[in-house]
Amino acid sequence: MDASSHGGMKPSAPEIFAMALLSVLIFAGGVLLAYLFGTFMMRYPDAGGTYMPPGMIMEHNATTEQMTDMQAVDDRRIAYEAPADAVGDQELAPEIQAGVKVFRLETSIVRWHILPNVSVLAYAYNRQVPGPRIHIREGDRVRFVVRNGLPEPTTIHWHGLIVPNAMDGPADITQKPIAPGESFTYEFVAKQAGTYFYHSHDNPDRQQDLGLYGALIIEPRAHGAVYDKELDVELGEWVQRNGKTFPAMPMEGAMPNYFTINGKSYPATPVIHLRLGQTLLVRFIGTSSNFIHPMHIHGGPFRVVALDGNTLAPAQQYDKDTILVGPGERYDVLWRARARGKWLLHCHINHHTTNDNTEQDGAGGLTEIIQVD
Ligand SMILES: [Cu+2]
Repeated sequence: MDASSHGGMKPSAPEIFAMALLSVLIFAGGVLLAYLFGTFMMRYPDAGGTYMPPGMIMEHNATTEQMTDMQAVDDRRIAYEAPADAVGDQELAPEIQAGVKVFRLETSIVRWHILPNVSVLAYAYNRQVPGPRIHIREGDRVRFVVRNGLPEPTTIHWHGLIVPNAMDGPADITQKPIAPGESFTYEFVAKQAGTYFYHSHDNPDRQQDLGLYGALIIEPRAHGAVYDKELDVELGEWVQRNGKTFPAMPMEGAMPNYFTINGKSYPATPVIHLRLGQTLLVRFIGTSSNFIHPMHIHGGPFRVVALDGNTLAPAQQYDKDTILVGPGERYDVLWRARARGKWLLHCHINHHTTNDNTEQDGAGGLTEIIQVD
């Protein structure tokens, strides 16, 4: 091979530059395409290619069941797009059938706005988060006809209530879970009074997290307390990332980035209006299934008058300004409007008063304003 032909193969400087430029452009184009159309979230092919929480630690030998509980809510199965101003905890009127109060509950997947510009995909009772407020009287015979519109089985547990075992709700323990599209009827007599709640007891680590809970208030008022207004405070957490909703869990990748009172994050939580000297009954309900919240009210101490629906005699009542509301717990407290102004009710884990790590209008998440005029 002679020197001249070999020399003819040698690229010139402009040729090297052109090739380098072309390589850079192709590489940049690939990155751009991946950025625009690709997904960097983990997917789990055996569970229908559903999305797993980003940052979750996935072991090579994880089972399908471990995966399915944590997967994103299936956005192909939305039954209802709730308007941004829809509110949960709406009192549900019963039908009366031969002296029995009959309530109809239906589970389904809904798009739910926790803030005007932030929505989650929730598991909802009667298309609201929290589910409807059931308000009955001690001694009532009640019947709950539950239809399951979810893509997975479900059940309901009546938290804290004395009920026949077959009506208690734990899936695969006291009953066959209610299959998608099927119904089940619960019936019992409300023997107690006070603040209770109901929630899913089939994979509650997933289903309760995603919104399947609601207040169950039984008159007569547990403590005979005198008050002017009452407020349910049902606590919840959400993982909302990249447009997907995952159940919040105390583990890597599943830690919540949004927090809600009655299905709304501050500043979308409603302002509670009181007049000077009036008393507010706050029913703190530990509807969250994985997190404890030290709930605090500004403006001086409140009086704890009932624990888990059980009335405290006057001598047992006590004053606090912060109370740890753990999963399943209820605290009925009386707060008196001692002075005019805006008084905060909020969680004292300060990260729980942010929305996706940011404050908005001075707070976020588990915050509600009590306005005293
Ligand atoms: Cu908290």
